[in-house]
Amino acid sequence: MAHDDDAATHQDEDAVHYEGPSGGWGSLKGIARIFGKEVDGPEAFDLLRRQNKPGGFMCVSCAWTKPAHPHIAEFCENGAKATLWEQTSRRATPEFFAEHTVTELKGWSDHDLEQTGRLTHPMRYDRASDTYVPVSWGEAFQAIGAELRALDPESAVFYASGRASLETSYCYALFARLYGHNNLPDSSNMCHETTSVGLKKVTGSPVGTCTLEDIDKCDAMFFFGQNTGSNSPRFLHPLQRAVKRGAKIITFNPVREKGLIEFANPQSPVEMVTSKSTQISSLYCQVRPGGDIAVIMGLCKYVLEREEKQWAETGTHLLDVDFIEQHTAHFEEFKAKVDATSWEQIEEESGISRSDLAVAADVYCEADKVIGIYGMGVTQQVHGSQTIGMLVNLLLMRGNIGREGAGISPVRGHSNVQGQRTVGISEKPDLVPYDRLKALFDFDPPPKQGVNTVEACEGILDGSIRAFIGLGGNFVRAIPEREKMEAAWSDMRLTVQIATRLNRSHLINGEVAYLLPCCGRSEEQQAVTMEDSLSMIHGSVGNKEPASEHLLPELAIVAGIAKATLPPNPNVKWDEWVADYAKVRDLIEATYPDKFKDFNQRLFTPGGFYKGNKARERIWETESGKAEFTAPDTLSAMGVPDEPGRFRLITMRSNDQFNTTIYGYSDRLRGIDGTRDVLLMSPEEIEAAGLQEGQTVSLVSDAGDGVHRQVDGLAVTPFDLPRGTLGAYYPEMNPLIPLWYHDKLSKTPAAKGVPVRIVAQAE
Ligand SMILES: Nc1nc2c(c(=O)[nH]1)N[C@H]1C(S)=C(S)[C@@H](COP(=O)(O)OP(=O)(O)OC[C@H]3O[C@@H](n4cnc5c(=O)[nH]c(N)nc54)[C@H](O)[C@@H]3O)O[C@H]1N2
Ligand SMILES: Nc1nc2c(c(=O)[nH]1)N[C@H]1C(S)=C(S)[C@@H](COP(=O)(O)OP(=O)(O)OC[C@H]3O[C@@H](n4cnc5c(=O)[nH]c(N)nc54)[C@H](O)[C@@H]3O)O[C@H]1N2
Ligand SMILES: [Mo]
Repeated sequence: MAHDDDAATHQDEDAVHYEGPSGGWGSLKGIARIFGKEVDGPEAFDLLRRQNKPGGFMCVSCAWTKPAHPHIAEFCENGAKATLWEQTSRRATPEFFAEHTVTELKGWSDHDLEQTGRLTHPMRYDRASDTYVPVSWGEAFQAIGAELRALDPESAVFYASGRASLETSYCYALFARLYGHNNLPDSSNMCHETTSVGLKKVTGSPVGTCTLEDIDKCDAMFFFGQNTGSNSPRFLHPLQRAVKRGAKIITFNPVREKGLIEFANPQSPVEMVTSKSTQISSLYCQVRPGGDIAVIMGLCKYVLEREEKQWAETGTHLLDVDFIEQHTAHFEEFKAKVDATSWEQIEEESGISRSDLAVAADVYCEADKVIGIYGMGVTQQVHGSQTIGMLVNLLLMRGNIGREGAGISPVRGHSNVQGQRTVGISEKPDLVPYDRLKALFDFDPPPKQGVNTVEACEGILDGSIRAFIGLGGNFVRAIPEREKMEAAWSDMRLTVQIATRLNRSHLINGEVAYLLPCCGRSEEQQAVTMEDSLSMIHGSVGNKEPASEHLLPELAIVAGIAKATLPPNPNVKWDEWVADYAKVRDLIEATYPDKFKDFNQRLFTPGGFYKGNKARERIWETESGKAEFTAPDTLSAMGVPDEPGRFRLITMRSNDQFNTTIYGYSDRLRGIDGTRDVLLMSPEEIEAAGLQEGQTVSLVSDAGDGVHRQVDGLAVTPFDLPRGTLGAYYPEMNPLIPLWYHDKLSKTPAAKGVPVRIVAQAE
């Protein structure tokens, strides 16, 4: 049904079944495999040599920070894959498109679509022949401009995926506002929006408070739902350093993820040769999906019990009472909630025993400096914002925010996803300094709040959104409710995709549709900038020959469409900006003077320059003017209650993908090879459900809304998971997620606790 990837399995001759630690020889083999497949000559390795070094090229993969003193090769298996993926020698040319209709291409898998290589020419979708045909840039810009001029600006959406530079992102957001809307949803809306809203509510800061020095100085790190080994592997180096100097790492995750268990540093010849690896987590608890509120409730309960005992016995406090007094609000409500919650409820909801929680809480109490770290396991839950609130509660109890070696650190996804928000890609006008935009460009920015990702989808379904421009990404594949969304997509008047490689979103077209190929970051001929997960701003120099002479940089494409759409404005100098990105950086500095002071001079500061963070200085820009304790109104982050036969599905990323880009079929770190069409399930649960290993089953949505959603063709595969939990891959599972199933506060789709049932298929 909804499952359109080819059912065949994919065996790579040199793919390895992996039992070793993350990093190590396996990661080098992973790189070698991609290298063999994708690139003709060794020249691509020149880029890898310069990758993530001061003055070098900033990786297009994850947002993990780039240190001032990098390793000889400061890249990981996945960063190398992402760079080499951009360097492919394959090309999706006009001849290719002439040979394959769009309808035919819709039958291809995500992997096979991207395998066609780099897009080479601007293309227009020709409905009569059902193919993409080449057009000139001028023709494309004029046609898109004419369409946008004919539409109500509020019926258009400008999406951004999080790879484009700060310079392009700033211009893209400015274009939207000059045109007349704030409809700027971005990938962050599917990812860390729970942070942008939930963390901001309680600390005043929408981003993490830690720097790399904090991570190098902390005594303990508490990890919730972030898979470092696959998704931010360079973070394994500071983790390894921390463990070696005696810091404790406590992990809560339903899946026993290799990288958080052990790590062999592929950059250390000794570790490689002797196969020595470092034990990463000192305690690893397999929490039930959505069980983190209960886990942290348990930790807090234990800390409060110890405080009471210590006070009674010694007259001293375990809690940082001065900090709580001076810097926080609502402690009493929070404490009352903890007192009213029983250990039985906590154990039931979390799936973790009281004794394990006590071990973890003791680590918290005995550590002077604690950092809380989290990822999608927390943010992609219906009550994810409340989990973040709980994590902040835990940290605040001992003053662990706004001091050296302590803090909260959400690990961000795309390499510039945090930065694009910083420079104005936001649907929320109150986050943008309108007074400065007004003064700089002499116009009245639109006051109305724009749509986020879920609201954009709702608008596409109800017909109020008529045009979609995608600056990168694979929106149709990344969002929930796939079948309904794909069906409604073609009702739009205009769809424009700015991309490097072909994906599914390019095949679901509006009445008028353009596919515009851009240079990758490695092919930017001018320096560009981005912001990493720890709020450091870096310059990046690409300078590679573009994959085709017909490509344009992203900034030139945005400017081209903007010029063709907007009336002239003497303050808006698209051509000058395209010719010299330093001028755009001057505008960024003029718009955000605190964060970007002396931007052009500080571009290549080793390790980047710090954007600053008020919560880090204990200035709390919250409603109460203090850091806020919160009392959650639920112990489970799930959106629907348990029922017999209802499972909690985690949609997972493999080690061999970057979001919807599927590099291959080897999830090395989890020992799954050759296929993504699997349903992971504990052996006990397989037996209890009367299923057999290898049996093909379907999943159906069980969200209680009566809508039928189904994915077929999944092979039952035994895997170590907590009770009631299933695992299967993103994006294949997205047809199962209802559009309304999202974090309550931020509308981040809840892709980690999807309610489903298993349907066994007839043999
Ligand atoms: N190689 C690679 N790197 C990537 C990406 C990629 O696809 N591939 N994507 C990039 C992007 S955009 C992002 S946002 C990040 C994503 O990076 P992560 O935040 O690591 O995201 P996921 O791998 O989706 O999920 C994280 C972990 O949450 C766990 N989990 C699931 N449910 C729960 C729960 O209820 N509680 C807890 N505690 N844990 C849970 C899962 O088992 C998984 O280990 O990575 C970025 N880096
Ligand atoms: N079920 C489920 N759904 C999820 C998630 C999940 O964990 N589970 N995760 C969510 C998250 S965290 C995210 S961030 C979203 C990801 O959503 P997106 O960011 O929309 O998707 P990507 O797969 O990262 O986009 C890949 C495409 O980007 C294009 N591209 C690559 N490099 C460049 C470039 O330099 N410039 C331009 N213009 N284009 C480029 C290529 O054409 C490629 O096909 O998915 C979300 N959806
Ligand atoms: Mo993400």
